Order: sequence, then C-alpha cells, then structure tokens
Amino acid sequence: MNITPWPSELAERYRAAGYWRGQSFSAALREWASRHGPRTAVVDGNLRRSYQDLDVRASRFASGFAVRGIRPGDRVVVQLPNTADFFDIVFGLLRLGAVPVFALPAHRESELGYFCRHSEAVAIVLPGTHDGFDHRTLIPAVRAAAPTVRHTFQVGEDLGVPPEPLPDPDPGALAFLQLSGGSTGLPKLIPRTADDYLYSVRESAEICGLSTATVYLCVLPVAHNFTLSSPGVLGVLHAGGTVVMCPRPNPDTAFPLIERERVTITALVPPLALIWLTAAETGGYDLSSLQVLQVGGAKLTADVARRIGPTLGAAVQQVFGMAEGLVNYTRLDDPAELVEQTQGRPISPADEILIVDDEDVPVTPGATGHLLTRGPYTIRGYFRADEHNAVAFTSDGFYRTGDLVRQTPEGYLVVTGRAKDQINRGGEKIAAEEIENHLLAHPAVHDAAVVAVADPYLGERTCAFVTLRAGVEGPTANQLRSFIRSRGLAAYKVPDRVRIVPAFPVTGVGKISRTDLRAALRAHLAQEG
Ligand code: J2J
Repeated sequence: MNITPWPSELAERYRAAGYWRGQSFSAALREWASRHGPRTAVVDGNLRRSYQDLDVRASRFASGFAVRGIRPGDRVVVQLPNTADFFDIVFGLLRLGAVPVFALPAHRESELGYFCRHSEAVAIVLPGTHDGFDHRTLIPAVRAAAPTVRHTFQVGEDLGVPPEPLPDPDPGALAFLQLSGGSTGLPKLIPRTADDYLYSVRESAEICGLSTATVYLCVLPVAHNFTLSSPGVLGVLHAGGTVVMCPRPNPDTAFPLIERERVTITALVPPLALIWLTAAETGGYDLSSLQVLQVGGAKLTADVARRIGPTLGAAVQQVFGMAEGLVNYTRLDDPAELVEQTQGRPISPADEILIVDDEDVPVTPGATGHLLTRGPYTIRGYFRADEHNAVAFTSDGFYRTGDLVRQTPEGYLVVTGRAKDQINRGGEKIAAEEIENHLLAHPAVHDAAVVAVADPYLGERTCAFVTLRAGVEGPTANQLRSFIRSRGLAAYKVPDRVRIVPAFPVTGVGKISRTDLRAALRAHLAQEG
C-alpha cells in the first residue's frame, strides 16, 4: 500500500466538513485556469506565463510523459530549480497521475539514488548545469543504484506533445512524495494526497490573506513543503496571484525582483532573513511593495522578528510546519507579542495537538513536552516504512514530530527544542545517523556521533565526533570531511567540524544509547563554550 489511510470514519468527517473536496491537482489547475485564465501566474526572468498557459502546458507535458512510457502511478524523481519548468513538469506528471518525488537541488547521487531505489522510480528529471554543477554527471550513479529508472529527462527539454484526453487521477490516492527532514539513517518519503494537501493550501492562502493582488517571490527551493504549500506557490495559484521565481536567495538577486515585480509576500528561513535585513539596511532598492515576510523552517529569535518590521517595512509571520503535515502560523492581525515570541497556531480546527512527557502522558497546560499531532492533512504513515512507522506514530495515529514545545494560554505553540536526532542547520535538516553511517564507511573509523552545535548565524551547525580504529593510520579531521564530500551528498550535510577523540563516554554498564551519547557530547561541547 502506498499510503496509510485515515480511519474511514474520520475520512468521512473530513469530507463532510468540506476539508477534503475530492478534487485532483489536475482538476484544481483547470479550475484556477478557468477562473484566472489571462492573469499572470508565473514570472521567470523575462518569461511570463498565464494561468491558461500553465493549464495547456500541463496537458501537453502529461501526454508527453505518457507517450514516453510513463504511466499513472509511476514514481518520477524530480530535481527542479526555481524556474517556470517546475510547473510544466510537476503539473504534467500530476495530470497524468504519475507521482513526483520531490528532491532538492542540493541533493547528489547518494540521496537521488536512494529516492529512486526506495520509490522504485521509473524516471528522473534533472537540471543540466545548475549553480555551476552539471547534474547530468549524476545519471550513471543513480541508474546503478536504481535499476528501475528507465528514463532520464532534462529540465528545459520541451516534453510537450499534442494533448490526448486523460482520466482524472483519484484525489484520495498518493499524489506525490515529499521528503522528511529525517532522524534515521535513510530519509523517509512522505505520501501526500490531493485531498489532504489542497485543503492545507486553501486554508493557508486564506490565513495569509492571498488574493489576485498577491505577488509571491519564490526564494527557497520551490519543491520544499514551505515554498510549495504554506501557502507557497500553490496557495498563490489558488488565489489567482502571481508567482515570481527567484533563482538564488541572495539579496542581489531577490531585491531587484521585488522592486521590478512589486512583490507583496515571500518566505525565508531565519539565516536568510538576517542576510536580507543587513542588506536592506544599506538600501538601494525599493522594497516598499513587500507586505508580509514569512519566516520558518527553524526557530526565529524574538530579536530578529522585531527588526523585520522597521527594516523591511513588512509584517513578519512565523511559520512552524513540517512536510508530514501540521503547519502553524502566527496570524496577520495577531498582537506583536504573539508574532515575535511564538511559532503560531495550527491551520485547522481539526488539527489535534497533544503535548506529552516521555511516557506519552499529557503535560500540565503550559509545560514543555513532545508535540504529537494528527488531523486532516497530517500523514498516518511514511511511504513503505512499516518498522519506522511503528515508532514514528502512536497506536492511535498521532505523528511524533520530535519537536519539544509548550502551548501559550492563547493556544499558540512555542518551539523550545527537539528530541529527534536531527540537526537543523538554518532550516536544512540533517539526520545524525545518516552522516554517522557515511563516516562509518571509512575503513579507519571505529565509531562516529554527529551532534548540533549552537551557531549565532545558522542557529545550529554540525559537529562529528569520531573515534579511530586502533592500529591503523588515522585520517585527519579535514581528510574525513573530504571523505564525506566524496560520498556524493548534499553539501550542507558535510560536517562543519570533525573532532577526533580517543574515546566516547561510557557508563558503568557499558556503551550508552546513541541518543544519550549524542546528548553527552552536546553537553560536553556546551561546557567548552
Ligand atoms: C522551529 N522549528 C521549526 C519553526 C519548522 C512550513 C514551514 C516549515 C516547514 C519545514 C514546512 C520551524 N521554528 N518556525 O514543511 O510547510 C522544524 C521542526 C519541524 C521540522 C520540519 C512548512 N519550522 N521547524 O521546515 O519538513 O523541527 O518542514 O518538525 O523541512 O522543522 O521540517 P520540514
């Protein structure tokens, strides 16, 4: 089974409440095109595409994929930069009922090979040269890792053919796979349906006040859940606004686009917000059209939140979301205190929140605990991961987010920490175990533990502690970093620091658990200052 279904009684309730509308992504695009036909949907450099264009091109690409042998239900790993091609390819696949698997541009052969293998993808869509890297060089390794991959397509290729009528995909079926930040050795794939995802998109558009007057700058990678759906590019299309694709997130690229296109809203991770603030202080561009700056993916400090209004002339909105589902927003009319000091409240009245202790017992109101959640757009299980699902979800279907939070009397969540073995490097998530496994592949490495170190700019950076095998000539810390780089991983996963130590902490009874070991090493680092 490709998705873990919601219990039928709940599914009925979500339908009756109008949350799940029984509309496919293909039908949604058709509806947007019929409502907003000639309006500009997407701007990419000098290219401007109307809603009508997007709809027509989606049909041409859907048929193009079909004539090349892609069938409904087939998984296709897509690695797409922030260009208008994203819409042709993704809506083409969705209209056909094929299942995009959303890789990020930073991913390399290790991740892409795994996504293809685990999803049994039949095809992969890659950029040519992007940000100075030729993605076509990854093809042999990906094919070797995943023999199911029969086709490779290049972003920018015109895959469209005259459209043939296609049956409408089932809105309750697996529509695409998002990526989990992950806390285990291998990233998890997140199965989303049109029913659940479009609900979160429509509500997000409403909460963020989107309309036909909205101009959204797409700065973070377009396929990331934040940029895609909170309210992201899909929310903008739902509202009839305009998406402006921003190829790079630096102010030198983004600010001229804001000025030229009169951008009204955009979404950033906290370290980028800081860079933008500094750049905006020097002036030079007219950013006066900007009304809302969303910040999420990692914790925004109250200090930085307070600087955003005066410096950028935009209202700040905190967004605490996850590709598994639950998204929280501060509301645009919230008092400053909530906007600056909390990470918002859930989208839906049907989002269920539990804050529990280590034994799954609810904590007293206002106390910190583990955040558990379920609801109309939160998954009930990862894709083909039975063993992991047994621990990542409670027996009654709550997702264990791994986040530590407390709830204010107003019902807003404050993220206070994390219980999962993950490093949140300025919004980019790194699973400790994934990097440890790569280090362990080095013949001289005896053991490895990867932990987060506090960082004033990124929030967190990675530090890998390594013990070496006795009797072999040891590599240096820098050689180990190069070794990780040679494993074909996203660059942000290469440990910022590698520390070779003689031994790891042990207890009287022997080795401590990985989680405790990481905690002990974090404490050790904190002590050093
Ligand atoms: C603290 N931690 C946060 C925040 C996410 C909207 C926005 C973000 C994501 C996202 C998303 C945080 N403060 N404001 O999917 O739709 C950490 C938490 C969370 C994890 C999820 C969206 N916002 N986080 O970041 O799947 O630890 O989604 O569980 O990449 O990021 O990561 P991801």
